[in-house]
Amino acid sequence: MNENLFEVLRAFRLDAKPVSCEPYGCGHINVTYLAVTESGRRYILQKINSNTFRDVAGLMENITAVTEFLRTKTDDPRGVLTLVKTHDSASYLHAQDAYWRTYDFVEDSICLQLPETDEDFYQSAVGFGTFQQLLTDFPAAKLHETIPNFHNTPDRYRALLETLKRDPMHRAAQVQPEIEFALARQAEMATIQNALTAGELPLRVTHNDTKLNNVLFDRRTRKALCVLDLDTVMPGSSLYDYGDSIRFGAATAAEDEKDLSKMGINLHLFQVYTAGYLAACKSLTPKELELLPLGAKIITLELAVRFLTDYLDGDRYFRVAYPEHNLVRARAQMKLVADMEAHWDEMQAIVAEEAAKRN
Ligand code: ADP
Ligand code: GN1
Ligand code: MG
Repeated sequence: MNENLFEVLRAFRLDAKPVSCEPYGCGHINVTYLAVTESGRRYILQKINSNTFRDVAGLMENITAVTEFLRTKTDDPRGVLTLVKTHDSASYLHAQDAYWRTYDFVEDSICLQLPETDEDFYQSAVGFGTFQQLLTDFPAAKLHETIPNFHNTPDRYRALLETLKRDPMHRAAQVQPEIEFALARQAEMATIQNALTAGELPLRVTHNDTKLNNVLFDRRTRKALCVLDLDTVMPGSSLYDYGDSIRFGAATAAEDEKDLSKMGINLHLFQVYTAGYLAACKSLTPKELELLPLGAKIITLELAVRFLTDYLDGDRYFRVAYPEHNLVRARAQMKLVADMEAHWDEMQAIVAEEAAKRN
């Protein structure tokens, strides 16, 4: 095992001496390792991306507060992430010019990159919907904003235009169709942000990164077990949480599919997720229900804009596996938006039908 990682692990209150520590999972932001100790007990060690998260102390205060709050609402110890403290009783460690944290490994769980069955996707909706519902009365004032303007779509457009102007990698000429696609939708993309500002939509405590691989399933029952990746829990809109799950899980192809003909919205999965989310999150207002399809569309285009901006900027934010990766991702997201537009009436009808079942 890498001696530096061993050194880091020794600072945490593990049950025994660590014997291995290997890269783990498929996240784009933090660096995640699976550590095992002499007793066979497993932990997740993460190097926190402090370039993305500037206020690590604030972020860790958020995670501590949210996990403690959720722990009072569930009986299953595996139902909430458990931070392992350092020997100094801190929730994270600053060492080797980096920030580190450790969680208990959630045992007997599975993490999916794509749903294998409808029921998997339904369960992820129940997981994230329950998370939203349980946080309805969380004291939002306690939370730090870990990434300011994270889902402020107009601000993401501003960043795109600013990067386009600088064009540091001389890539702008290559992406004109994508720029046009984004700009043609700029006004509509501000709808949710404007409604939040006007008070027409409630500002809630939300997860803000509700990809399928941020929820764990119980290996035995295959039911939603534990919501992960709490770095972006902060005030936001439920529409983005719902929408991001649709973007990722109700798409017919992976987020970085190169063959655009494969990318589209799977309306059946859209209906499945909607049913699960509405069943678990009873506190949604009529306005939130009305705008759910728009949540899916806006978050998808917002991410396309972020991928495109990062491509223009030289891939400084999202980890890439090859040079054009962010452009491929942006194109795939735009194709998904186009397909949602082609099926807009059906998406609205599905949401209306599921919402009506609640009455
Ligand atoms: P990132 O922000 O980089 O996406 P995550 O916190 O989502 O990092 O972790 C990456 C992956 O590691 C998850 O998708 C999951 O597979 C796995 N993982 C993270 N925490 C745990 C845990 N406590 N128990 C089991 N698996 C975990
Ligand atoms: C990042 O951390 P991860 O891989 O779960 C990103 C999300 C994007 C997602 C796209 C903090 O999520 O906003 O939707 O990639 N997280 C952050 O895959 O920027
Ligand atoms: Mg993640």
